[in-house]
Amino acid sequence: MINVTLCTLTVHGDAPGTAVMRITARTVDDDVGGRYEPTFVYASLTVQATVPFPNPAGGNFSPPTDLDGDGLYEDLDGNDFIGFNDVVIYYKNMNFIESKQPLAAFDYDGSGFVGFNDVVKLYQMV
Ligand SMILES: [Ca+2]
Ligand SMILES: [Ca+2]
Repeated sequence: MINVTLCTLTVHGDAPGTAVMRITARTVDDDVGGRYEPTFVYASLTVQATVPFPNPAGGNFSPPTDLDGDGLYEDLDGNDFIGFNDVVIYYKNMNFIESKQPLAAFDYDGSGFVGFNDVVKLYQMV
């Protein structure tokens, strides 16, 4: 058996939630009429929403952004770049991140929790 990627699918999440996706190939054949029966795998898709961080000057910053699309949100003040202010916001809002934000979006070191090492990781990205 040879594993061959038949397609790559990109999906966009419009609202928070979880869904299970299954893609079924109806007909797959080769140039000489040979038929194939591809296997499929289930994919679980989870869409999480981030919320804007509170601005000490009043109100909230713009929503945080994931500038490079890797699933980690490093631009906490939503100004479209990673700067020292993002590090300060992270440090001052660690409890806010734990209680209000999707952890995976702000767990830069992959430890499974919000910690000082995440602050250091973000600082190293500035
Ligand atoms: Ca990112
Ligand atoms: Ca920023």
